[in-house]
Amino acid sequence: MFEHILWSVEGEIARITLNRPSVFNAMHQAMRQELLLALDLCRNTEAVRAVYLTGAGRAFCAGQDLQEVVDPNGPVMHDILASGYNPIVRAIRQLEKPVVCAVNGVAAGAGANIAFCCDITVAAASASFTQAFSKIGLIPDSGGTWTLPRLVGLQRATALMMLSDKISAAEAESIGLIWKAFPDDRFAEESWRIAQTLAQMPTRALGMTKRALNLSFSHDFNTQLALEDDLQTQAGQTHDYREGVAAFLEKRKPLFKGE
Ligand code: T3D
Repeated sequence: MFEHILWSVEGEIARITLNRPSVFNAMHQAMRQELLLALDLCRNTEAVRAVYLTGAGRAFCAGQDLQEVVDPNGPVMHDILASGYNPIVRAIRQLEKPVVCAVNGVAAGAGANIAFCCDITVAAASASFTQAFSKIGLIPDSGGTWTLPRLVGLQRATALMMLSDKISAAEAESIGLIWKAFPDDRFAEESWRIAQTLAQMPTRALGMTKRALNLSFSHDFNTQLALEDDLQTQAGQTHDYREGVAAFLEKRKPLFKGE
């Protein structure tokens, strides 16, 4: 079904692997369209309760394929964003299922900002991050100018974007750009374990948590309290809420169905 990414559903987890390792999984138009399609499949496949996004080979993703931008027959800048990166990061933020990004190697440019917009982003200790854009005369895209100041504050976001220094996974963890860095030999197992945990949790409540977090940035406090009231009322009507309370009272492990 796909040529530039790998897609599989393992239990209740959709695994998406960016798969152009010879160019560090740099993205061209066909790959962007495949990633969008895969995210759409995640949304429409009820059995999928968590998504695991990673890269093949030594890199997570080097961002835009720079060969494509010098191709006279390639897409123009506006289309690269408007029908590529923007819909991708929008689809990740709007997907009401948790997305774990497992950064296995370097993440640069749009590749880094796609990683930062996922719900829980973890990295192998040997991975690194660079905004990269300023080094080629561009501004950060793929939501970076929105996401980074919210993750790390204005000073750090500005320095990361203007200087484009490459920072280690440990530093990314220490400033809150990512959730955790794991030693390389435990990275695959530990990152997958997070997806497995999330896939067994109350999916609808997690989805509504994500919706509330998304909206929190444009709401005032009272509007957000009203939203929480509305979403909590919905969560309180789910199977998983009834199961969670029953399991607690019966002193057993809950069996959530994502319903
Ligand atoms: O029109 C628009 O551009 C709008 C969209 C913008 C979105 C963006 O993402 S802009 C930012 C684009 N990305 C970059 O500028 C990053 C470019 N790459 C790098 O800076 C470095 O490659 C890395 C820091 C990612 C990794 O460095 P290193 O030394 O570990 O690896 P390398 O040797 O540079 O790269 C390995 C191979 O991947 C190499 O191929 P080769 O020589 O072995 O045949 C290299 O050319 C290729 N590669 C890496 N990045 C890209 C790429 N090929 C095409 N496009 C790339 N972005």
